[in-house]
Amino acid sequence: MLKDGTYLELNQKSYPRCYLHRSNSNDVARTEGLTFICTHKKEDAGPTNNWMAPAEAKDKVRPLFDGAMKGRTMYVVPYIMGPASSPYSKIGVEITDSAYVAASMRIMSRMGKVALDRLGSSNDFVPGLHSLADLNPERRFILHFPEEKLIWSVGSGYGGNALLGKKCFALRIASWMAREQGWMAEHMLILGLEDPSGKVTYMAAAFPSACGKTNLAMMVSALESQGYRVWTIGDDIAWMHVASDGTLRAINPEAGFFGVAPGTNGKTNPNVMDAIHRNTIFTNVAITESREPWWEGIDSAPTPGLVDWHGNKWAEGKSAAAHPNSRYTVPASQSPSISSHWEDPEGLPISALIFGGRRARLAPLVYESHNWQHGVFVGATMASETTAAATGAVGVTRRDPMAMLPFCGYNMGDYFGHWLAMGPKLKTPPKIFHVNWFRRDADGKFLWPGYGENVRVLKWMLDRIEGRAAATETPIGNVPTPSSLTLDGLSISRDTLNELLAVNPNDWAEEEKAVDQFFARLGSHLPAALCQEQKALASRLSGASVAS
Ligand code: TSX
Ligand code: MN
Repeated sequence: MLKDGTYLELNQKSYPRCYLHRSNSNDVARTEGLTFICTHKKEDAGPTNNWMAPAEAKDKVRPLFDGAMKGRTMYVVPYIMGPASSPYSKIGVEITDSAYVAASMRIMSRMGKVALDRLGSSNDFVPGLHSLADLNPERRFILHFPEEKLIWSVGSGYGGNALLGKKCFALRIASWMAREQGWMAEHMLILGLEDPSGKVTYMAAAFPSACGKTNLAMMVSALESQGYRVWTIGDDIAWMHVASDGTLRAINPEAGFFGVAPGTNGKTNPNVMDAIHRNTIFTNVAITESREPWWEGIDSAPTPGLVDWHGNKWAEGKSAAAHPNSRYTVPASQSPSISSHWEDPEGLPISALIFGGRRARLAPLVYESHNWQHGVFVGATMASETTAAATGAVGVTRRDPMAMLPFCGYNMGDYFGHWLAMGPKLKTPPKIFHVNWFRRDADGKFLWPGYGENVRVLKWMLDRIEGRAAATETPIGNVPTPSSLTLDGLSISRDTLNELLAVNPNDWAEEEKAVDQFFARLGSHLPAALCQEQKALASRLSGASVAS
């Protein structure tokens, strides 16, 4: 890769075994418009996925593979998603003509001999065929055949399109398998919250993009002096099953972090900043004159001689030096926050599920759902406001149920039904919470400091689980009483706190109109239980409006 320019060597003194890869400039992000779920019945893909019939998809895309690998090296990449010895792990084999993909798969999965040894003579694996072909977006397709557990990807070398173990297998194909087999494949980080006695409580959280999922998973606790610490198990995907003791247990199917670089620094994510100084592939970041990686929002100011992600000399005031979706690919084991249990084969018992979004006005800092069914409603009605990222307008509210809109491999209504069916299988289902780190005051200022201070919210959840913390009932769920949050050492006024925790019934009644529209798209696949939840909420809200 160094010889043919696929890799540029980074400073081997400060960044040993680290490399920079520059992708084709038309191939820098996932392409949802070119991503298809190919089922015999269109209805099985549902209204939120692009659909093609399997035979039609294969006839259309097979010619794009013809001769596509000519003159290139073909890599056969056997890999395990999940810890090597876990009964809940699954095997894939990716065929690819990209050395960058093969090298990335070695970081992101358990790859090579360990996978072949586990596979033995079994044919129980998910095949994935990948070629860069000519990288023309007109001839780019990411195809999933969940009925035969098969993936075809052509025309892109970008992570989410090309590292087939990740979004394609561990979310889209796995979500289908999970429904067939009675488990869950979710777009969730997994963390452990250690309390002063040393007990660790595990939580899984789903957030849409640009909400800081990786930062939360690797958070440095602001309450460390009081004995509260956060341990990382995963930052993107959770596979969860009902264990024989009736708990919901989660494994992280991945072995690495494929994280967004811009905005990452010693304050937003000190643990990952430490981790990425060795054995790391950087993609589409800028490079300094001393051959160190650089991006917007890193701790250091840009230095003379900076070269942007295209390979051109960068000048102040021009466009970004690093692509906004530039990435690091790093072994999870390198994070100082990695849990000593992160590869436990049985998985870790989940006590809380957390949904969240970026809502400038609507949602309080945190609320607790009433029960499993209401919690599923909270997840199903999640939404987030867009940021200044590469795509679309700023501040537009997008519905993203369970943060799975781009990743659910089947009909979203049926997916909600599967969630509802999982609750009753659990002895004590996890409590389901919703958080919003992004509420603003009338002047547009963030009300909550976020980052390491978020541990105070996790602690409140733990205290709720243990029956120690007080809450106020509201139409949307239970919010903390001001005194139930541990706020010592933080200067936050009583007014600000009240604003953070307020629930405005009129705003929520407005929100329900948007939820109505989204639910209507799901038609007859929308479970009746969610309509019930919607009606019950509407009635609680109208009661509250009359009262207020
Ligand atoms: O990741 C974030 N988290 C979770 C951290 C564990 N971000 C970054 C989001 C983009 C990926 C946040 N941004 C968080 C947050 O909790 N909160 C905010 C909003 C915010 C930004 C800057 C400040 C405060 C809040 N600055 C000061 O208060 C000085
Ligand atoms: Mn993700």
